[in-house]
Amino acid sequence: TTSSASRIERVETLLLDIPTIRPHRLSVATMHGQLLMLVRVYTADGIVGLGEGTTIGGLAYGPESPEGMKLTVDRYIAPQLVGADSDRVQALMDHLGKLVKGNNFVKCAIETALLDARAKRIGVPLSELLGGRRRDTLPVAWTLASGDTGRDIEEAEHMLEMRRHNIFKLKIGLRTVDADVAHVAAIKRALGSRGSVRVDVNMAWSETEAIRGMAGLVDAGCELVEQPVKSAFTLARLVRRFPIALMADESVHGPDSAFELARAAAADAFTVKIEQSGGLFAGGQVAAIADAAGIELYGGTMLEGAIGTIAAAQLFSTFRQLQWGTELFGPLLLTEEILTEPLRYENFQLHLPNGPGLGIALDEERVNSLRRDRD
Ligand code: MUC
Ligand code: MG
Repeated sequence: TTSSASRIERVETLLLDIPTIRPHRLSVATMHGQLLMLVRVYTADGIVGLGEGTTIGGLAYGPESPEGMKLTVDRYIAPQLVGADSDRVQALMDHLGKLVKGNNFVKCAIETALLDARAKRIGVPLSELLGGRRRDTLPVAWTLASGDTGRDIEEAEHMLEMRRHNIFKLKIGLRTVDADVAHVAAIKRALGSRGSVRVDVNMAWSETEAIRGMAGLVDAGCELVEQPVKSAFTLARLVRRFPIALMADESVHGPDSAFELARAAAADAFTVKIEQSGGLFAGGQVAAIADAAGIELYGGTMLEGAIGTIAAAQLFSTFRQLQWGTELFGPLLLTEEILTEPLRYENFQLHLPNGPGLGIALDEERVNSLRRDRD
């Protein structure tokens, strides 16, 4: 233990329930709301580090749920952190790694909170602890997933009009391949050159469906297909078979898997997700492997709220290349604002804050009113 200013005094977790602005339909789940697990790390000198653990559709997308993450922090992680030196982020994360296997989403939430505290203490934006910022704004795709083609087109038109998004990701894989391809073609036809269209199948297709689907998507004017199938072997057989970029998402869960995918030349692009990677440093390592292998990058999301979203933005701002932009629109899918000053989305870009750490402040009253676990 340490008696210094950076000593961790307390770790707090809370669950926030926030409705979505409309149902969000993916092949794995239909979301009506989002459940955010917030972590706060309090240090002796009064600095509070923020982190977030969030996923999609409970346990439908991945192996960790926000409720489970809260339990893991409260029961297994917080007791290890109290009394420790919050400035030794990497050493602390190594220590936790020995006690907690897997649990990438939890580790990301904790590492984010520690890095936020560390950067606040030094007085620099978090990006400066991650290698240094290369850009102050990030392109942000919007996901059209209302489940209705006409409504999706209206939504895209609205986003173009507001100059908020001109890259559109369509969630497919629930209907037949032919119906999905027709849906994509109708949206691309309506948008023309004003908006680009890509799809995410979230592993719903078999290999034969993917072959038929990817051929159809090429003709529909779709530029990229994300994780059409589950298996990395199948991805490797599909890659470069059609003139459409193939991106791995669910198959990328940290540096080890990124290395295996790169070795097998199984994708043209990686989605980097900070939670799926196991934290910000691990996400940076995924990006470094992609760079070395000539694999393109996309800044992904687990539809996190403002904390996870800006943490990811701080990392993506440091990437050498970010060919496919980002999809850091999570907070815009939620009905409630939890920051004193909302994130700035303007001119098709997310503008990064310049303050120390994550560069955001929570609206405490609003946060309190959304707590699932309040007494
Ligand atoms: C995913 O699989 O990429 C990202 C955008 C969205 O709507 O859902 C996600 C998850
Ligand atoms: Mg995806």
